[in-house]
Amino acid sequence: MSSKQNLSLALLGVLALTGTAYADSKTKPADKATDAKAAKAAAKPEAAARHIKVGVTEAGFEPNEIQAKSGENIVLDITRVTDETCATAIVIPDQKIRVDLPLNKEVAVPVKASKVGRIAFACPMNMITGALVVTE
Ligand SMILES: [Cu+2]
Repeated sequence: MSSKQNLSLALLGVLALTGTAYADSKTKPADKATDAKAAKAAAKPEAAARHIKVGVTEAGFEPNEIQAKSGENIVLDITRVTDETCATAIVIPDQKIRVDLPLNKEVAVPVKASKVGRIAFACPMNMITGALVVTE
């Protein structure tokens, strides 16, 4: 199924949910605020994560700067391709993330662009570094 079809189905789902919330708010005025909140949440589904391929080479993280928009869900698909590095794991101190990076095996590391500015990532000794650069 194409992503366009998926999107259409998702929108249909949202419309169905919104319709239900509206009908309920008519019959149960006391629940109106709750229903409105639920409808709003349904109308704004969390965006799908954007995957970015990252390599760990003798030069470090490649790329070592990744642009993101505030609030975006990013997944770094990281493959370490050398043993000539101390980045056998990645740490993201802001988000209390530490993930091992086995040789030649892609590992998905989710990172939320939770604030504007730099969200640093690094090897466990903070020698090899990079950052998610988050803008509004
Ligand atoms: Cu290191």
